[in-house]
Amino acid sequence: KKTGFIFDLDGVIVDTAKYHYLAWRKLANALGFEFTQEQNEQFKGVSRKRCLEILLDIGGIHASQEQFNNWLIEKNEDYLSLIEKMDESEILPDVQKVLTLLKKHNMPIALGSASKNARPILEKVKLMDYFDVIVDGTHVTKAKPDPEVFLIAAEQLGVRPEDCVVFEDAVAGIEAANNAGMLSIGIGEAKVLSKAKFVFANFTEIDVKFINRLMK
Ligand code: G16
Ligand code: MG
Repeated sequence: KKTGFIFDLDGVIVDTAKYHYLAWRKLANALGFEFTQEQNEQFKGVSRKRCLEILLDIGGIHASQEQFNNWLIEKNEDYLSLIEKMDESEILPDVQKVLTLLKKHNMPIALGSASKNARPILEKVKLMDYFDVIVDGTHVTKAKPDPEVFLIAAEQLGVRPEDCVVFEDAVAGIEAANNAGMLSIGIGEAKVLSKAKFVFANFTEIDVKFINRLMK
């Protein structure tokens, strides 16, 4: 019986959160209102559709279904052009060190992301080979904090949820991990991720001893 290691993508493996923010801000500005980095916090880990609903709420804008869908497409096209040139240099510090250590010990590794762009991003930064299982926004129907994405990942890894560890940067993601009965590890600010079992600013703060203790 092994520990399953599940990684969120945006904000944990790569800092695409900044690109999502830029694309949403561009749309907000085009619609005539501001969108701050602070407001962007609630977009982390949340589906594209839900993000737009929140954005339009902030701007006090009502949209027809057709307009809504057009804005979704517009935002994603802007996001895609921002991530087009991404490469290995955008992998967050020490992520590869941890992945390599887990691989060396034959630990099952999964990606659990809300993003529909997860696969192309992993390909761009050349991390595909580390993951035994990829569960992303194209597979899930219920967004974080619903545990669905992580439960599917555990099932595909063949590991029981209670034997899984989740690395997450979003409040909704930590809640999803907790709701799945998994050990939640926050990557970011302890103040923001107060519901996580452990919190580290980034992977450079996690030592080999800590990872070793998680491995079964
Ligand atoms: C990510 C981001 C969210 C984004 C969502 C959907 O989730 O954190 O901000 O809205 O994916 O992304 P896309 O528009 O690419 O489908 P995660 O779970 O990887 O942090
Ligand atoms: Mg995230």
